[in-house]
Amino acid sequence: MAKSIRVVTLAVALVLVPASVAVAAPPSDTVIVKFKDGTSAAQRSDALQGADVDRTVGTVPVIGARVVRAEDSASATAGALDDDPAVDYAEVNRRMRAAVVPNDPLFARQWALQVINAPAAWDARALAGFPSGGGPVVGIVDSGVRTTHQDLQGAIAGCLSATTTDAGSSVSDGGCEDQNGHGTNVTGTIVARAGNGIGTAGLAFNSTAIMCKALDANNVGLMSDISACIVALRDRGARIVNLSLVGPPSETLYRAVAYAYDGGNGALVVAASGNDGTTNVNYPAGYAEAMSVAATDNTDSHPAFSTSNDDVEISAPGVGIIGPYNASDSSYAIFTGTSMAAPHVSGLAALLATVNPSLNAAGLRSVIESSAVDLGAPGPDPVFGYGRIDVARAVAAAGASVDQPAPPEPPAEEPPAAGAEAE
Ligand SMILES: [Ca+2]
Ligand SMILES: [Ca+2]
Ligand SMILES: [Ca+2]
Repeated sequence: MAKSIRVVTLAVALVLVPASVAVAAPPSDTVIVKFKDGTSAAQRSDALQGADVDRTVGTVPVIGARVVRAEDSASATAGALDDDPAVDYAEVNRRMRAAVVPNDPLFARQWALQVINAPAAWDARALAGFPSGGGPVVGIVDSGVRTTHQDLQGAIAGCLSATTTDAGSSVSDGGCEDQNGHGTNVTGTIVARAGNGIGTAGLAFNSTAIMCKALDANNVGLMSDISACIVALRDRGARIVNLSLVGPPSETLYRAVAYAYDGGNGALVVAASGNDGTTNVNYPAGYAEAMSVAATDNTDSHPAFSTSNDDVEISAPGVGIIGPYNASDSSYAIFTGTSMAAPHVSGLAALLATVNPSLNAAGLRSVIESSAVDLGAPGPDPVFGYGRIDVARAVAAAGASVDQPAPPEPPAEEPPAAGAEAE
């Protein structure tokens, strides 16, 4: 049941595209007022004086409204004008903003963040200033991470590695150097700093990641190491655990995933569905405790490699995902696979935990599912699960949600097996 590695690594020429947007702040103390048709100049003058209007500062063409400055409170002036019989309507001339665009030069190439409506979510949730803190810790089991990468400074909260020796499987601090590049891309997709004028933007730029390295330079690792990492990440407080790797079922892996998820009260476990292009169920995604993530492309279509089965729970972009690379501290590369879809879900979960810290893992999972954009056959289906994630809809739902859904049914026991590979 060996799986070949289908991660595509393409070196990317750095084309820097300025993407900053300057928005001048309009005055805040003005009111828009529209008089009723046929009102006299005297009636208008009386209305303006009675509402403490200082002066008229402009007009709104076609609409026929004027913009006036209030002597004191814009809202009081708007209210007084609105009550005047000569006035059609009046309203405070409020600030509106361009949907936030980070100044990261490669953001223009991050199509996935546009498709899943990340900028609108950041804007709506006061993350438009791209704070570098305030989010939960995300655990990642992968090939390691280039901790010195320029876009990951301040983003890495821990560097762990697992080794299986005669003394047994163990996890220790350090040793998380990425010899493949896969783990650095996954990490960057979730927590690359945004608004720093460098490279790409992570979806959950305000979170930090703990990497636990369990995959080697060929993206292959032992079940024992992967399982030990999952347990260690949960023990170190990860609210989400990203598993962009697949393999055959394993009792050890199952127990580690169940330990981390803790019946919906632990960490949300997010796993790649696989790149078989078949209906095989891969693990850990196949366990009921783990969210199985399928890939979509930039047209919300199903890429042929993305594994489809009844366990697929959600979809996210996984084709042509640009992110930090391990070749140097300033390199970026494009990866494709369900490995890249899973971290978009993990990043979303981190944002949801930021918006509503009271959501437990089951709650995060429920919000992600209920807010997804349905694709393919109506309703949940084996190709897309509940649909493609929508960050704006999800954070809106999380802000309103205080429900804690019941944990899932316990899964069937699975026989042990030996290896897993990155997808
Ligand atoms: Ca950046
Ligand atoms: Ca599952
Ligand atoms: Ca569907």
